[in-house]
Amino acid sequence: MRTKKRNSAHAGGRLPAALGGLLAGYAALAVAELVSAAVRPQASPVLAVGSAAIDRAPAPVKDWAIREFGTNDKLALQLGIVAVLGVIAVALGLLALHSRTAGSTGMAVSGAVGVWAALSRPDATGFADALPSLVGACAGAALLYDLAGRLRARTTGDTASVQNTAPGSRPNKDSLPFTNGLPPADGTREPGWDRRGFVTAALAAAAASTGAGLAGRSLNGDRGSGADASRLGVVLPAAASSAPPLPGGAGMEVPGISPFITPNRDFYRVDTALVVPKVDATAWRLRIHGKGVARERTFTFEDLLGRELIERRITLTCVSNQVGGPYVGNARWIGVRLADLLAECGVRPPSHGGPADQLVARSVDGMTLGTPVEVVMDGRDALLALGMNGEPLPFAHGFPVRMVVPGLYGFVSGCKWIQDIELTTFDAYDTYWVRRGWARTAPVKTQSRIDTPRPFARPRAGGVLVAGVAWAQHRGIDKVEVRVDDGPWRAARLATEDTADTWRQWSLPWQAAPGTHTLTVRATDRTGVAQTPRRTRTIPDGADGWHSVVVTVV
Ligand SMILES: Nc1nc2c(c(=O)[nH]1)N[C@H]1C(S)=C(S)[C@@H](COP(=O)(O)O)O[C@H]1N2
Ligand SMILES: [Mo]
Repeated sequence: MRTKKRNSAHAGGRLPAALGGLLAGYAALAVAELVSAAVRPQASPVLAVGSAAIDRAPAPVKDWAIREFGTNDKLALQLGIVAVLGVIAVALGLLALHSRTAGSTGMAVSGAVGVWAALSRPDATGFADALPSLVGACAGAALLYDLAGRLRARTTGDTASVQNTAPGSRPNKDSLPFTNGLPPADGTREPGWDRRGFVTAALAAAAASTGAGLAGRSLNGDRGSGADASRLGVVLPAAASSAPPLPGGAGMEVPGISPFITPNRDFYRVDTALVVPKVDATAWRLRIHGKGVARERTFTFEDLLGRELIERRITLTCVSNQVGGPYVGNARWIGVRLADLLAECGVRPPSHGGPADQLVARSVDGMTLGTPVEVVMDGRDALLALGMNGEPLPFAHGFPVRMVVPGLYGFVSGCKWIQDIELTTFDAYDTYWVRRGWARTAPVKTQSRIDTPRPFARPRAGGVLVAGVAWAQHRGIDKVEVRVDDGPWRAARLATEDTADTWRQWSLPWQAAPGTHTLTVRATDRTGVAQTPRRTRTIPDGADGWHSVVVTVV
C-alpha cells in the first residue's frame, strides 16, 4: 500500500520533480533579488547568508579560504552557497512529489535562514532586511506547490489513483486527467501527470524569474550611481605637507621585484564585505564621540577636504599575510592627520591623562576596528586618508575615507568606509576581530619576502639576481640577509630608505650552480631585532618565520 502510493506519487518522475525544485529555488532567489533592490542589495539571501558565514567562520577556515582562493574567496563562497541551495532545492523538489506541503514548508524554512541571516547583519536597518528572503521564499514555496501539483495531477494519492496508472484502468473521479479537461486526442497512453501544464508553468515561471532577477540586478547596480558621481566629482587639493620627493635609489630596477609604489589596481584587498560598500561622499558623515571627548564633532567630506592635508607614503600589511604572502602594499596616501582632529575634539592620550585607551572605528558595513589612542597620538602620521596614489580612494579601498596608521596591521588600524570614531577602553569593548581570537594590539612584525626568482623557477646557471622587499613599519629595516641552502648569511644590497614607514627593496647577486637550491631571506629592523626562524600561524598577531624559495638551476 505504502509503496504503491509512492509509485503513484512518482507519476511525474524524479527528473521533472528535481527540475521543479531547482526552478522554485531559482524563482525564490530571483524574486528576492528584485525585492532587495527596494531594501538593500546586501539584504538578498545569498549575500546575507554569505556575510553571516564570513562572520561565523572559525579562523582556520577563514585562513584556508584566503590561502586557497585569495581575493576570489568571496566569489568561491557565493558559488558554494548557490551550489548548496541547488542541492537543497532538488531535495525539496523530490520531497514535494510525496508531499506538496512538506516540500513547500521546506522551501519556507530555507527562506527563514535567509531572514535570520539578513536580520543578524550588524548593518541591518530593521525588519525590511527580512523582506527579500521572506517574499522570495513565499514565491518559491508557491511555485513548488503548483509544479508538484501538476506532477501529481492525475494521481492525487489515493488507492484508486494507483490503479489509474495500471493498464486498462478507468480514470478516477478525484483525479484531474488534464488541466484542459480533455483526454488526449490520439488515444495513446498519456503520462500520468499534467505534462503540458507542467512544462507551460515551468517555462512561464523561468521567464518571470529571469525577468525579476535581471530587473533586481539592474536596479541594485544603479544604486551606487550617486556614489560613483560623488567620487568622480572629488578634486583632491594639494597637500599642505606633501610627501618628500622619493630619494634616488629607493626604487630598484630588478625584473620581477615588487614595484616600490603599488599601483591601486594591484593593491591587495582584505575585508569581510561581499559587496563593496558604495558610499555617496556628499551624504557621508564622520562622528567623533565617546569617553573623554570634550567636544563631540561630526565632519562632512567637504570639511575634511577643506582642512590642512598631509601626504605620506605608508606600507600597509595584513595580519593574515603568510610568510612570503601577497597581502602587503605601499601607497602614497593623502588625508587629514587624525591626531589633530582628535585634539580638536578635546581627546588626550592616556599618557596625558585621557580616560580612553582605545579608538574604535566603525564602518558603514558594521565592521569595528580598535586602535590604541596612544599610538594614534604619538606623533606618527596616522591618517584619515581621502586619496591613494593621486586619486580619490578606490571604492574597494574605503572611499570616501579610511584610516591608515603606520606600523599597525590593517585589522587594528585601517578601517575602510569609516563613519564613526568612538573613544573607549580596551576593557570596555572588544572589536570584530578581537571577538574572533585575534590580538587587541598588533604592531606589524618585521618581515621579508623573496619576489624573484619565483618558487620552482628554473634559472640558468651563472649570475642570478635574488631580490624582494622587507618591511618593519615605523621601526625601519636595518639589514636583509640571504642564505643559499645551508651556506653563510650574506648581506643583501638595500635600496635607499624612503621612511621608516615604508618597505625597502633589496637584492643580492648570486652565482648559481646547477641543481636544486633553497634560498632563504631574513631581515633585521632598526631596533636590532632579527626575524625569528620558526614559522608561526597568522592568528593572533601575525606570522613569524623566514621566507624560503626552492629553485632548480639548469
Ligand atoms: N570596513 C572594513 N575595513 C577594513 C577591513 C574590513 O573587513 N572592513 N579589513 C581590514 C583589514 S584586515 C586590512 S588588512 C585592511 C586592508 O586594506 P586594503 O583592502 O585597502 O588593502 O583593511 C582593514 N579595514
Ligand atoms: Mo588584515
